[in-house]
Amino acid sequence: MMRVKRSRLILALVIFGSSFWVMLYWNFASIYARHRNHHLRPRKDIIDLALDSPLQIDEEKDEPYNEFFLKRLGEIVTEEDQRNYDSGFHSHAFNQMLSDKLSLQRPLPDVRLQKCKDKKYPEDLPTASVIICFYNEAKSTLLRTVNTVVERSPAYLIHEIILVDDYSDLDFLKHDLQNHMQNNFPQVKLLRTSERQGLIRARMVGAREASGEVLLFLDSHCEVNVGWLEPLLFAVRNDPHTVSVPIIDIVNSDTFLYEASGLVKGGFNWGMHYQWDPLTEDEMKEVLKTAEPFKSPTMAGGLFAMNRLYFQTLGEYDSGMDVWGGENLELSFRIWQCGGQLVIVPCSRVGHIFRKRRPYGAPKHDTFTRNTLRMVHVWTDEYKKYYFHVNPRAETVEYGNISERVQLREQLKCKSFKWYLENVYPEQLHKLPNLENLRYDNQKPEKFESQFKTVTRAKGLLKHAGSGLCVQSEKTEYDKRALLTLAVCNNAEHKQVWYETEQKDMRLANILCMDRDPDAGPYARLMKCNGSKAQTWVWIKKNTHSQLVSPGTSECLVTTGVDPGALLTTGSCGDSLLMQFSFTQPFQ
Ligand code: LR7
Ligand code: MN
Repeated sequence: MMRVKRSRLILALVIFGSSFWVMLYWNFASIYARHRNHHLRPRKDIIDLALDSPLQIDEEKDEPYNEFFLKRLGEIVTEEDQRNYDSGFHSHAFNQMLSDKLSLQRPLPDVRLQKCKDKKYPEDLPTASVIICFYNEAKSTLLRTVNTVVERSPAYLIHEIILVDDYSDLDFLKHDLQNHMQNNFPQVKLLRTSERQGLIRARMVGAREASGEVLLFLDSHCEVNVGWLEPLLFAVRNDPHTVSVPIIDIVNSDTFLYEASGLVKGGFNWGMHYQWDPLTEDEMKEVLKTAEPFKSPTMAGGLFAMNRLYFQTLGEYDSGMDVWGGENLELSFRIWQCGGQLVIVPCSRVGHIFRKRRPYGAPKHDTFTRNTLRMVHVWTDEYKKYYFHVNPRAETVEYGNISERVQLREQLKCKSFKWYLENVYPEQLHKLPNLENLRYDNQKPEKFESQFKTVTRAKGLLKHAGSGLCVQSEKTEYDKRALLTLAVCNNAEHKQVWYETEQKDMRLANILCMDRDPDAGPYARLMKCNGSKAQTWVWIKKNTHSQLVSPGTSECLVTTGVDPGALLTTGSCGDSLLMQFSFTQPFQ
């Protein structure tokens, strides 16, 4: 009896159990299938190569692009996909293959603060000339920039859209763009420079052609988001000396996901690189409460609105600057020092494709340093010594004639850089690099005859204080494994003789350079000399010895041990004897 009952119970459990699993499976499978189908369904609005037919999407009905969907769309299935993907990255440093599949006006998540959605702006805002310069931009990203501007702005506020083709050589841009624009975007004026000018002079070309009240600059791979325009124009209308910048959201260069950026402001470090800085607690509270524009010491450079006449009277840009870099800090300092102000407008959101490298070259070498030097010499007064402290190599780089810009500063009666730091960017004033004990401070190196001629400043053994051993490399020919190690000091060893040059690199046997690129691996090594930050070394005196500092990262050369064979690397500077050296000169 008991037995029968128990077996029935088991049977019932088995039946119930298995049907439970079957149902569960069935349920999940159908949910998954629905999900899958939904996202795989060829959707005309998105899959269409939107390039030939600017698409209208009903943003209300269309669900925003999510990660899953973009992943599917960007999937690499065939070898041809792979080739497409690679060549897109090669030419543009972003996923062009995926970009080409996205519509020109895909729905974007509305990432504004809630407060922004309730704000109302007056109707009599100034009109904008939107200026977009490009050099070999991908067709889909360029057209998406234009299309989002057209679709997400009240038409009466767009006086015109000026595209400046900076002498691109891609076929579509050279031959078909004009027609395409005439047929699809009648409000677009297309200009072309007669030779490659670089983005700074190309912007000046666009600005001189413009006739709207406000200039609104954008990069050529942006997607403006809902409600982006009005708050930018409103900030400028209230005060023509205010320059307004949107929050720059991130369009991921690989996945094309749209990611909201945080509430941050623009700053710079003493290498004169732009950086994002956090808001102070009070500033943050205020922004969250009001969603009003907040002051920013600098701007990233690509996206901003500025009264056109003010742009002119403030001196446009420095036309001596080439291709890329430096103009953003130059304009930021100029605005603040000459009586204007720069604000970030939290209710205006524009997506920008952030890339890991610039896919185009420059006719001239390192335009960033040259442009920055022009800016530093015109605007930063005695504070330029901090720039040279961090970037000693720049002292010998040629930067052309700046007299017109110096004159402009006088004409406009601009304030000092000290005033700027004290009043606009006090945070940075508290973070001045320590120049004390710097071996090269105030000591101008003799001029180089050419960039490639190297002048030796000192020659000798690099003796490690922690061990009494010397720094050497097993190999003095170029080799990826030419790591640096400690060894018993030996005057006669070719591979221990370092040459310190005027260019502030350390060469072994006068051929290869000490290199420390943290991205390339954990240890210091020898590399072909290339003038990069990773190969710049500055001595800083420490007690009886000295530290060898890499100004690019502010880290010190350090050993991983005290025995022969111990490897060298870099780390945060401190008091340890492991990071102290002397440069002995046995050959004198
Ligand atoms: O020779 C050129 N001619 C051009 O017309 C080289 C470039 N360009 C165009 C180019 O097609 C693009 O539309 O100029 C625009 C900017 O070039 P990018 O996109 O290669 O520059 P970026 O986004 O890496 O760099 C930022 O810093 C630059 C410094 O010179 C400019 O100010 C860019 O406009 C600026 N971009 C932004 O501010 C967007 C946010 C990025 C950040 C931080
Ligand atoms: Mn850009």
